Amino acid sequence: MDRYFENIPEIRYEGKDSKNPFAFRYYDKDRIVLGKPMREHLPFAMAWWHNLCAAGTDMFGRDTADKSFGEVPGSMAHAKAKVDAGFAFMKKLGVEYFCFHDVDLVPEAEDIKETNRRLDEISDYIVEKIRETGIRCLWGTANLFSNPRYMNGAGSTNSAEVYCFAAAQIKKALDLTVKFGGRGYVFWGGREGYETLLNTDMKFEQDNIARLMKMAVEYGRSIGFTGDFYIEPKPKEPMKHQYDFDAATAIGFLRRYGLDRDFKLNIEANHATLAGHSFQHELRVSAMNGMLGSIDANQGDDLLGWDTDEFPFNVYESTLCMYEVLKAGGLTGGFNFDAKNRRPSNTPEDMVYGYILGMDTFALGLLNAAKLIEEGELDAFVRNRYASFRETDLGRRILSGGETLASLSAEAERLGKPTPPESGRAEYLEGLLNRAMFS
Ligand code: XLS
Ligand code: NI
Ligand code: NI
Repeated sequence: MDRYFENIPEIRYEGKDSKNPFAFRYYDKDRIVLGKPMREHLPFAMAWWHNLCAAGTDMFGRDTADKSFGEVPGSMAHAKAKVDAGFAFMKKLGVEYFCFHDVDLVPEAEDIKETNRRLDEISDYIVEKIRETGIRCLWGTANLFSNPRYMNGAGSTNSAEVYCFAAAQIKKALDLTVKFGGRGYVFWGGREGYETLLNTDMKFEQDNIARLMKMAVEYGRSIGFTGDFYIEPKPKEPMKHQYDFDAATAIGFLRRYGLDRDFKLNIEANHATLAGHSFQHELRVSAMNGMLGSIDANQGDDLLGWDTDEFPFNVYESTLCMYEVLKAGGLTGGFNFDAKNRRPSNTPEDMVYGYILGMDTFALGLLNAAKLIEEGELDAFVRNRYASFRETDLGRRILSGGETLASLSAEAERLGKPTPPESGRAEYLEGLLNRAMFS
């Protein structure tokens, strides 16, 4: 196993003044923050697909990085080398979880029986590594978007046979997730949407997606999966419109089909911005509905309109993210770096730098958010802002549900005009955020 990343030392915390590129400056795993060690606040996960599979191919050019790990890509020997390299990588960084798609683990065969056999073989090997290292699975998923059979969707396909293959892949991916002791199972509906409504029965497609999710819940529970199912919302890309557009849309869908007891959301930062929201907005919507489950920790680019999946370095974003997470009482999942190196960052060192960057960014975010919570000024401000509902007779009557439009109209006439509203103090509060970040 140590054949991989040999030249890279184990990454340790050295503090903010360290000039060592292979050290954490903020992520200090055992440091206690708000009564809990950092590593428990921040269950970090490695994304198998970006880290071990993707090698820089884009729409205009081929691979720039070598992810062969010394074996011939497309072989089972290569699949095993990826396991060795992946576990060596996670050990070096102290990353305790991984996330995977079925087809990240083995090359897909023409016949699904052979693919499943390969998955059995590789998963036995992964289980050995899990036992050896204590590294665990955060969540698993089935890739229902790459194979050409899914060009018209998976759960939303027009073909009953394709639907059947989607079900088969989900079953297998659930088996693997349970075999790896995974905490969660993700549905990201990459092809669940449409290119044109002229050929689409939207209601039919959504009913069918829900049916597939119900089958997944039934099967998962029957094989002892006790974790959460997650929907990962994304508004578009690859489809023009995707049904799990954003957190609010996904929650509405889950409630409509009675799936909300088994499902929560996996919120990805870059998907939030594609939907025209902030990361914090998506987290808040999920949390206030009791549905904040897990996070795909990455970052988009303000100048580019697609899922650039950058390693997160924006500390304002990670601070506001951690503020939401702490206030929600933590995650049932964790922080999966659904992130990739920029195409010209093509060495093994760059893979390590990406994770150091991401882990330090979230550690800093955690420290800042804890400061904001301990100072308590934001909380107090928000509480106070709605005081008229709690501290006046009129407000209390409204909240108790006893008022009507007619009674309130009579009250308005009695008042003549309301007391002028108070300042929202945005700039002052933004200053408090800066103070927590930089003092
Ligand atoms: C793609 C998604 C995908 C999911 C897992 O945009 O982020 O990587 O996280 O299928
Ligand atoms: Ni993702
Ligand atoms: Ni994404």
